[in-house]
Amino acid sequence: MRLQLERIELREIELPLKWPFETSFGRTTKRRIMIVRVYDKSGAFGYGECTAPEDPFFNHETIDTAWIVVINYVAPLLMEARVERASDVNESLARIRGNRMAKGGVETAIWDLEARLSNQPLWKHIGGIREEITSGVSIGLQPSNDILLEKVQREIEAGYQRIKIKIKPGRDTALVQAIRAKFPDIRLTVDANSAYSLEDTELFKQLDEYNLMMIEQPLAAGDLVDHGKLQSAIKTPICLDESILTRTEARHAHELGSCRIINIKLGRVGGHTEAKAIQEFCAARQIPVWCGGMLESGIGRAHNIAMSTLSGFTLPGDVSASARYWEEDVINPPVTVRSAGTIAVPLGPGIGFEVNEARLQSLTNRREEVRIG
Ligand code: OSB
Ligand code: MG
Repeated sequence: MRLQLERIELREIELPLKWPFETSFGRTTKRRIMIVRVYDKSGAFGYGECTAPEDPFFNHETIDTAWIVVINYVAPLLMEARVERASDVNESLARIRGNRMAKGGVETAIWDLEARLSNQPLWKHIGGIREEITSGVSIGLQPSNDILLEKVQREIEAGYQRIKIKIKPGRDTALVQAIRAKFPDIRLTVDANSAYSLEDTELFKQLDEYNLMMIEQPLAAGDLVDHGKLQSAIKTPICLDESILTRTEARHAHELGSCRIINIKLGRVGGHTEAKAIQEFCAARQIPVWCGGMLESGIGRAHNIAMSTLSGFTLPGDVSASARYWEEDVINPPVTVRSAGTIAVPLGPGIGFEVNEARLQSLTNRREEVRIG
């Protein structure tokens, strides 16, 4: 199967979140999402989602920078490279520094296209091994402890296998304490999104008392050295999110002892090829990995499900039901979670969910096409 790529269609949609999502770096009430469609010359196409947020607060990228990078740089490089395989896209875009969410939106669409042309589910096409993935939830900062406890209760009752809460300075130990008082045995984690420094080591030593599965990204993204110092000072495993951009940072983090667990996000690492390489590296060294989330629509969610079927993904991820985010998703059926806290992997070709084109069209605020062949 050789690809003959023809054009990329970018679409910006706006999807209001059912509830605002608040982290240490800000609050999101509606998502502006770039949906990518890549066509080949036969007329077949694949879908991808760019996970760049609205503002450059999680990392440097935004939907607007990603749009420019795809049109001005990704498209010309693809045109020049004449890639024939999805597995060659990552390397063909290597000249573009950073901007991995922009590249990932296109790369993942080409994987979906290739899977469809091979009449195979995407998860099998990338080498996945399981037909069910385990699911956890990420709960944002809440207006009060009572509301937080209610949310935790609801998600546990829905079956989710792991609860993650967001923390930030001033809103950390007390939240964990409140949850542990009511739910002593649940699998619980916290995510700081880089809000702390090494001067907060005492606080993280206190968190050691609450049997957390992990502490996600306590320190700055670029700071593997300080994460190494913090990890050796505390018992709870550190999980890195923002710090891991490619297999190189995964190796550096391992060599420096900066973490014991890694969160892989398709966008953050630039697509399926890099995600697969990172999970392979980690599996060979007994570093568990799990799939992170960026408040994706159903298209990005479907790619996350496919990635989570790779053998190294041994911990529950942040991939949860569409209904936790949206009144109506852009895929049919929406992603649902079974009472055991698992998501069934779809068996159809490509991402395995039908994209609701009419709904996409009605949500679209901007559309642009660019040739790549
Ligand atoms: O750090 O994992 C994160 C959402 C937006 C940006 C960063 C993160 C998150 C989440 C939510 O934790 C995951 C999800 O439910 O999609
Ligand atoms: Mg995170």
